[in-house]
Amino acid sequence: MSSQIPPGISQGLDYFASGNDNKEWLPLLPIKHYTVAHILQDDKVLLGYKKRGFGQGMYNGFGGKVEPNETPLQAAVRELEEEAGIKAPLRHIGVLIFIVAGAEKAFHIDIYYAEEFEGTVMDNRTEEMRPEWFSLSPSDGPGELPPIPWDKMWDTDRYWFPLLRDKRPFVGRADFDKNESGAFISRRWWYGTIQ
Ligand code: 8OG
Repeated sequence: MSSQIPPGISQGLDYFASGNDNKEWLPLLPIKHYTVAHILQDDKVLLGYKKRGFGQGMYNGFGGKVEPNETPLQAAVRELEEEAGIKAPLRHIGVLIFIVAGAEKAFHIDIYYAEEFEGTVMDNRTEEMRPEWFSLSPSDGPGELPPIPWDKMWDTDRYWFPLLRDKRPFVGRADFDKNESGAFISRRWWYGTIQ
């Protein structure tokens, strides 16, 4: 464990989790703004299976790039509507700085959640995402819902998901290397809660 807050994220955080503390952080890069939004309801979370593009074949919250004419919150609401077909009063819960070796930009990802939404979650209608509910409960969870598919998510999400589930505001950084076949390998990560 390293209580030392990494470069590139805000100070004044309480250590929560970290890994590969002996590796060097990647050099900082200019940032680009992204969003990820989750619906948390009755001990379950709504994620989307990414059918194309960056992160293809993985589950994530709903989100994408913040366009020049919008705030991160507006982008998060728009992306949730485009990818899941629902409107939700999103609340900000975290910031993740995500850096990939060799990339030109760092991702500054604002993370949101809502406990209610309007509309009906789309089934498999868009070419981008297929929404699916998962159990947040540590046991088998409510009903027949499957547990969160950690092996099909960004490797370091499992460390901050407990904070999202408990609605504890957090900030973190996750650096990734790319192997010969282009797969992302987690290099070093650090998450802290806001004091
Ligand atoms: O527009 P596009 O879907 O390509 O945007 C990429 C999305 O992936 C964007 O919402 C930000 C998100 N993302 C990363 N890295 C990570 C990560 O480590 N964890 C999670 N949950 N999301 C990530 O780029």
